[in-house]
Amino acid sequence: MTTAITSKEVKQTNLPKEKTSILKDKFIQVDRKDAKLALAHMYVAFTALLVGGLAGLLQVFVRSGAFELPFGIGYYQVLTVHGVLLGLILTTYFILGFQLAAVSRTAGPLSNTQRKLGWIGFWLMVVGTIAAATMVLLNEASVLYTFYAPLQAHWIFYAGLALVVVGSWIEGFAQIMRYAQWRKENKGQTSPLLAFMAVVNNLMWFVASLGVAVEVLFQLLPWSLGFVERIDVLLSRTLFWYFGHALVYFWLLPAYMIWYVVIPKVISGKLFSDALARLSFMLFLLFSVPVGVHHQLTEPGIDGFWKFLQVVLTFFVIVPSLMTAFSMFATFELRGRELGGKGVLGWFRQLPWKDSRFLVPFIGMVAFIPGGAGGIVNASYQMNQLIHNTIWVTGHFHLTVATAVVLTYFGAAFWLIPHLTGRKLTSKMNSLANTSGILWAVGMFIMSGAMHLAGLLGAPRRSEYSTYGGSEQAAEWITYQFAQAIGGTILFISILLIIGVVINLIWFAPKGEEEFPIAEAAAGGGKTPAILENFKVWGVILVALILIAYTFPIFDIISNSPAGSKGFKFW
Ligand code: HAS
Repeated sequence: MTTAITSKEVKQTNLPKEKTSILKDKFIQVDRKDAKLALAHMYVAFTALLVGGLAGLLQVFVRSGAFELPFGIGYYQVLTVHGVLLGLILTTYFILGFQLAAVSRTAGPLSNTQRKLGWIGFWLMVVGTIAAATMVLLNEASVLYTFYAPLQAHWIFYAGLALVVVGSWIEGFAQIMRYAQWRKENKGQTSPLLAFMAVVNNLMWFVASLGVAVEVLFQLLPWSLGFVERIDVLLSRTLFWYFGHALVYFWLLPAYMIWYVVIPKVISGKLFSDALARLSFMLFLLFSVPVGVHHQLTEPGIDGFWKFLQVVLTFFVIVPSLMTAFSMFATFELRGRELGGKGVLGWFRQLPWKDSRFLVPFIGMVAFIPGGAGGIVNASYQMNQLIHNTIWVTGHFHLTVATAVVLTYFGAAFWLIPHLTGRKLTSKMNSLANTSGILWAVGMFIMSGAMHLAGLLGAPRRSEYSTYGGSEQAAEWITYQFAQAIGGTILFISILLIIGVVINLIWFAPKGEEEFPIAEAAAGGGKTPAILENFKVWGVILVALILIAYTFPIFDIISNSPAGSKGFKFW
């Protein structure tokens, strides 16, 4: 591995500006010690992918009605393993590892204290993950990834998840410290875009996870320890969804970091506009949290007005995604035309279709078009009545998180892991990676398509076949459930290929240099307004929006609950 060249060292070369940027692009690597920490996250993330993917395969087989789980393993147990490992563990570890590498690459290596905090956070998360996983495997916590009351888990499961959250806060804090240090050392300058984006995502995570922290500490833990007999289920679900919808953007924003900053470089183009990218991230910070009630539109106990308000805010959170779509189309078209693409769509053919660093995330982007449209259907108050609690919703999140987001992560892992290990993505591995992306697209098209269709026919989500098998309606759904099993099998084959590529990149690929691609902004994009980095201003708006959207509903819930009428209580 070549020695990392810091920005200071690059400056000391006294080269003309154009040459300096070439030097930076080619040789700047994530600091070796930071690389080790980032890589540790990748080990956990891809182990979670393998085990969680296997649980997913069992899942679709069971739902087809043609397969029974052996050794007394329960349906909800497997569903919990699948959801927790893929929805919570794969994502959180990949995100924190990727963001750490991104901050180190763009703002400079972490100080010893910052790195130490990173390791402390990482190990806390590992201890928490092992504790929670043990309880799920012992069938003491078959409560799904949303761990809603009145399903109850062993207290060790909740404590384990709490450790994962606390660990992630410490890691996020270390990243923010590095960014703050950069700003102190470079007063008045616009910060590196990728580091800024990582900070926004961490801030959103802190604010959102307060909801789930309150739910776990004040409701679920005392209840599972037997200190209280009952808890207010509506309050617990409201606190969960205050966190839960921002959680989906915590997954999405790292994918957007890759779309905005990495993909333009991979196609040798430019970022369309630095200011637009920052504005879209700030809008996510504002609108990701005060929208959780759109998951509770069918629940009694929350007044219609507050549901309506949060539906309106949900439509605001669609805007930064539309801005992202616009920016990506512009980047692709500008680059395609630069390469000689003519006519309305001629630019499309010029894109580097054989490069897995581009193709795999691109498949994710395409999936996000129907995935996002499905989200708009979900958020539309009346249409939500039709699809809520049906397997349509499962189809929606397999297009969004399980395709758009994770395919982007995998596409990034194909250059990030060799960058961190000092190896090269060979053309053979590149082809395997492309094959895995195409298989994923085919498998997901079949599985998620069948889920959407069955959902429209009323097939429930989160239900064991034995509870409805044999009914008249089940006969209508069964073809779609078989289709899900076929799609799921193809997806599992794709997972095996991805794991094969990742193992190669960690231990067996030839030694060499793999670039961490960072795009420059296009020349016509203009200067980025300083207000976009003024966290105080955006913070005040964020707090105001949360107070407006949540104070009354929570006050209502507490004061109308039997216990609440006797005073402020969580149970
Ligand atoms: Fe969602 C339920 C509404 C986005 C995940 N969602 C879920 C659940 C999950 C989830 C996990 O309002 C289930 C939770 C549970 O277990 O109960 N969702 C939305 C809306 C959006 C949205 C309005 N969801 C996501 C994302 C997720 C995710 C992102 C994960 C990462 N969702 C809902 C609602 C529910 C819900 C309700 C509750 C349903 C119920 O009743 O239970 C929006 O953010 C979507 C905006 C997105 C777009 C798409 C923009 C497109 C882009 C791609 C451009 C492509 C390019 C490629 C450039 C408007 C950016 C070029 C292509 C060429 C062809 C050239």
